[in-house]
Amino acid sequence: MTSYALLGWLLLLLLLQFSCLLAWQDYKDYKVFELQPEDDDQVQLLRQLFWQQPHWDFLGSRLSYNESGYRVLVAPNQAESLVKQLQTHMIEYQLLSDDLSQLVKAQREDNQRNKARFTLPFIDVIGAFYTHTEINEYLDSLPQRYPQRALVKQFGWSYERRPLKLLTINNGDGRANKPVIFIDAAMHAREWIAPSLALYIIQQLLDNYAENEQLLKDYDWVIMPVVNADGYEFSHTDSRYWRKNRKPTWDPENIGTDLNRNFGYMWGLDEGASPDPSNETYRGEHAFDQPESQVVRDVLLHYSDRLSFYLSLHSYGNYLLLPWGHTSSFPSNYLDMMQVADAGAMAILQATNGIYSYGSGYHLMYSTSGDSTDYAVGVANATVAITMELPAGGFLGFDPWISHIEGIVTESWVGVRAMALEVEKLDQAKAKKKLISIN
Ligand code: 0X9
Ligand code: ZN
Repeated sequence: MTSYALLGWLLLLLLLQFSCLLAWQDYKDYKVFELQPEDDDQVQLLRQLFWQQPHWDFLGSRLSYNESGYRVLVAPNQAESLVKQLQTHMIEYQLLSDDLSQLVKAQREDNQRNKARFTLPFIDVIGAFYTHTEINEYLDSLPQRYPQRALVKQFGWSYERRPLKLLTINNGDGRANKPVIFIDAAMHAREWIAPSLALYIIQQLLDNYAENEQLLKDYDWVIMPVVNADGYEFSHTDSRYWRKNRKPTWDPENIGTDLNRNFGYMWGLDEGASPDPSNETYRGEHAFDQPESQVVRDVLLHYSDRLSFYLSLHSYGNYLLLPWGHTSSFPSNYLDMMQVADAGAMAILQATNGIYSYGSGYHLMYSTSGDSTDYAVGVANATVAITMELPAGGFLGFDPWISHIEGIVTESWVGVRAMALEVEKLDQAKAKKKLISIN
């Protein structure tokens, strides 16, 4: 090689490294505070502050999973103003991390190391977190392995032109148009444990069929492991704690819409979503103005004449949240849904002592306008719709260590399985009633 060519290579390498540095938000000097509100007044105050301060990431704005307080993530230049506000309002706080980059880097390296052990399309669901591209490659390999039972469908594209795919699984008995159980995950980018569970469910239904035969006897399962493909990819490549999608907004300073505030049922109410693009719950300019929520809408409507159960996987908090999110009142089939949630929560309690709370999202967590489960029940005729907030993990709740994936997904599967069986029971009871009334 001539010395010019060598120089060229070196320059290229340098450039590549530089562009990586530019892309990767390493969270250098980002701070994590834990706030300890003393009473309800202080909690309300914090919620208000959160609403007014889009640059403080309250990571879901609930009392955090360890019940010792709220965790807040702020950029280095925001720390001073946060501390000032807390002192003014006499809210107790503690600095948990002065530089989040160490953790982000360690977890990223851990993940790369673990992933290297398998070659695509084979994946180790409980051994690593996979990107959208990798998950698609895995999905695409399944119909070859299970020609009678697995089918990949593409329902559309993300804003950045990633193919949005889902997998339908059946038992191969040739019976068409069975009732459907539809599960989606990663509507919010940073909630990585949700796609892991979706993949684990796929493996249970395909690879572990013998144990789960009953679940597919009268139902087809439709599973979409990554809804927010661009945001999810961005959380792998650029910014670990990204929540929204990646479509630009009218405000050049702010990218992304909260897909779970963009659905067209009771969209745009004053409470429960934000009209401000800098907010983490930005609802978009119109209902369904985002390609990824359009795809979920299309799936829900496609199956709306036989949608027995819609389950949307999120993290974190150990909740089974039922509609409505937009109002304090309840949908007409609320008690049926409670019965299903109860079955899931009890199965988990029995299996691992894991504790889930269940009830309406509005009452249990906070109000939401334009979320997907409200749409599923309000428009797409879903008999049961549940948002499952998986357990917290790691340092900020969204970032479980790889060694914890197995525990979380196996526990959650117990709950999902029990809920599916309860849905089946409900459907059977309804069919029986119908038969009696006809005779
Ligand atoms: O805010 C959301 O979209 C969901 N929580 S998350 O932390 N994963 O972002 C909850 C949506 C469920 N509906 C209601 N809470 N009303
Ligand atoms: Zn979420």
